[in-house]
Amino acid sequence: MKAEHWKRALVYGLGISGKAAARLLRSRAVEVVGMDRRAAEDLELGDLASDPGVELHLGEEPELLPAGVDGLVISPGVPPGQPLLQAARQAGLPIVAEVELASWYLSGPIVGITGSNGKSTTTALTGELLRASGFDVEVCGNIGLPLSACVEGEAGRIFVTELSSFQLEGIDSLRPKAAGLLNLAADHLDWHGGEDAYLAAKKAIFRNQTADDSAVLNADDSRVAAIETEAHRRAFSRTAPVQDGCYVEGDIVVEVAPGEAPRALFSCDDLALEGEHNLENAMAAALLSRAMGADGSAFPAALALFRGLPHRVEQVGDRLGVQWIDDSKATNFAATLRSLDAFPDHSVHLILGGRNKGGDAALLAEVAGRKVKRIYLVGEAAEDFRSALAGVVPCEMAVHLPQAVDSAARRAVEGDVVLLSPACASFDQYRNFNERGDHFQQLVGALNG
Ligand code: UMA
Ligand code: ADP
Repeated sequence: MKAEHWKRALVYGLGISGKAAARLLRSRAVEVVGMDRRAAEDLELGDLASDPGVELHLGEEPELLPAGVDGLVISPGVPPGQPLLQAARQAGLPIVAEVELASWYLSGPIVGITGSNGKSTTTALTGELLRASGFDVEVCGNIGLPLSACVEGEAGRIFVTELSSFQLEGIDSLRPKAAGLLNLAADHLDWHGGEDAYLAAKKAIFRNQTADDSAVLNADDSRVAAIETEAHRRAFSRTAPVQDGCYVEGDIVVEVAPGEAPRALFSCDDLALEGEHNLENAMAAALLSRAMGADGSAFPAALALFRGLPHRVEQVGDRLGVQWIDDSKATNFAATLRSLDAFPDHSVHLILGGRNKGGDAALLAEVAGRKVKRIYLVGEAAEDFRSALAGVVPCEMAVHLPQAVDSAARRAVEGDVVLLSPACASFDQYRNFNERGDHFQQLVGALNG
């Protein structure tokens, strides 16, 4: 059953995706029951608050299923074990993710991008490559603009959509024309309840694809490379040739396909972004764009223009020879390890911590021992991380960002780097990683003043 047959839908969670889903349903004349544990004054509901077709239950975690609803639309942040969802399952009601709802109404194809790290960068890059190749695109999804908010508009746009594991867990018929899986590392294990469920959610991006669609896979990540799919499979590799896809030869990224002559797609030097991980992101973006019909001629110039997104290894200060770097978006250990790799040995003052998503801090020990001078621990995870890392690198319990910045500013000397790369979610102290990164940048700015 699709929402066009629904008369009344429950929207669980009224953050940015829930509100966009509610508005989409209302535009299709579906009545909405909106539920959220937060109170109205924290939700900025706007037009939804005065719409007679919207019934609101706010201020506490909803548990009871209201009568007469035909289906539920859930926000990505609502964990699958919530009592209300269990009640809905028992009642046999369909439960779908906000992105699934949106996909029912789209007038153009979806390019879906997932992975443990690099999703937002690859999503933005794919948008740039397609735009530079003459396509009309929306860049949306987990990157910060709900797919439901992009439904209205010109037909034929390409919806370049970042898909998180939370969103993929709730898809049913969503079918990307081209789908990319960048890598798999431990992340969100607390939310999914373990690695198997997390991997299953990530693989769901390929579930509805057919041989007419493309699947772009990282050949250098053994768990990604082992995935089976019905779709036309294209691989990218930094380290070895592939049969169908692209790989690096010298400084050139070469595209190959069975029965076709190899062709140069772009040079590694074209990329404005630093780091091997960003070369992987660029290769994935290039294959996804090729799958949508881009001829590739505009890629080198578009890659040279793309300077990256905020809060991803972003240089935010250079003071007395000390570089200050905001990598607030590094919310798991794999991302933090990649960032550390980019800096000289024994140069980094690392600000680490927040809400741990189930990762093991001991994973950092080897690289931290080589790269890091001192760790400043913040947030909920501080005590646990101290136990795991104290013998390896000097660790200081800073607890909050201002203390960490203040202490690092006093200790760092010329040639050092102060890196906020927390390996944790921000939700214990901030609304999201953007707010955490903005706060860091403000504190660094105040040092310069
Ligand atoms: N809520 C409840 N009960 C619950 C859980 C949440 O009532 O048990 C309510 C909250 O009070 C809140 C709403 O549900 O009002 C929260 O919704 P949400 O957390 O799903 O947040 P949105 O504002 O809708 O933002 C979501 C994504 N958030 C999450 O996945 C946690 C945003 O990704 C995304 O940009 C946005 O949709 C648009 O698609 C953020 C994120 O941290 C950036 N994503 C994770 C990541 O990248 O690692 C997956
Ligand atoms: P995501 O949206 O998956 O969180 P982002 O593109 O926002 O990914 O990047 C977040 C952080 O992850 C970056 O600052 C960087 O430290 C790391 N990162 C980016 N791309 C990759 C990649 N391909 N592999 C591993 N780590 C990466």
